[in-house]
Amino acid sequence: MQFGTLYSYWNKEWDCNTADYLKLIEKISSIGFDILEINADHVYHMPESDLKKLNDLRNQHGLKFTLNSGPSKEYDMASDNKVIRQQAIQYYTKILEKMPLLKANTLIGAIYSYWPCDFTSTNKELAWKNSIACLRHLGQIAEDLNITIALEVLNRNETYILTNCQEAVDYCKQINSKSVKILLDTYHMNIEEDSIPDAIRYAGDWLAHLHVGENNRKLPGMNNTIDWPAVAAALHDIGYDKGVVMEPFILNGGSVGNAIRVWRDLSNNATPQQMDNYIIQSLNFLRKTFAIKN
Ligand SMILES: [Mn+2]
Repeated sequence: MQFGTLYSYWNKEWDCNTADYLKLIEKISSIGFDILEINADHVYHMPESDLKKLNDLRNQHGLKFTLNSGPSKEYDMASDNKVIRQQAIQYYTKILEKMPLLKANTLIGAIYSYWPCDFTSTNKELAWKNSIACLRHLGQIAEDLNITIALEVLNRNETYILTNCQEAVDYCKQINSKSVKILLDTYHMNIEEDSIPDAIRYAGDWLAHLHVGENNRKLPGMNNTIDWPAVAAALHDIGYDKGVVMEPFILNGGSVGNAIRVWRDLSNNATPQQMDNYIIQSLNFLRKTFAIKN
């Protein structure tokens, strides 16, 4: 398994320019991560010359990038508006085509629709039909580029389309592309699944990426609301050898705090040094816990 973090841990805003990413690559590498999960929309907008700078520094440090997408409503594949679905296909085609410049081969997120959902439309049958057709098309492009798209299963407060592992597997079977698989996130599973380890076992080879976080999105190991040894055992049972990426959100305020609904400080008013210590400890915790076959 390779361990990573989402880029936004230290920041209250989603924005991250090229210079910020270059600093993050240095920092993430020095902490000992294998993966830096970056924002797919930033890649979409970034000129190729900047992508090359990111890739050069990534390569120097032996780091991998994964791309995280929380698409806006204008790129909603589940929309009943054909123009919006076409925009979504064009948007993701451009992202997929830029990924080889970063040597990135995993695109993840709620790319079957938009995020966070505003629930103005909840026609699930129609949403499945519309988004499955788009993902069949994108799956072919991803396959040609040797990229895996991992669809994130979310909790009921963020989507109505894929809310547990079983329906995500059913959905992927209908897409029927070896490049379109699923992402499970312990934070969402903790709300929706009867058993997190059983959901992981059910996913089996469909599991292409894993997000890890505690019940309130604190860093793994920070409060142990998730049974981490049981998660580790399930991952070993399915022979999981892909990305394990934390998505910690412990700072309130800003566009990040608002989108994630962090309405109080969860960091214990951490200094920048303490923020570093938390993530170093969490990475050590994950490496130790996930190395053991229970
Ligand atoms: Mn997630």
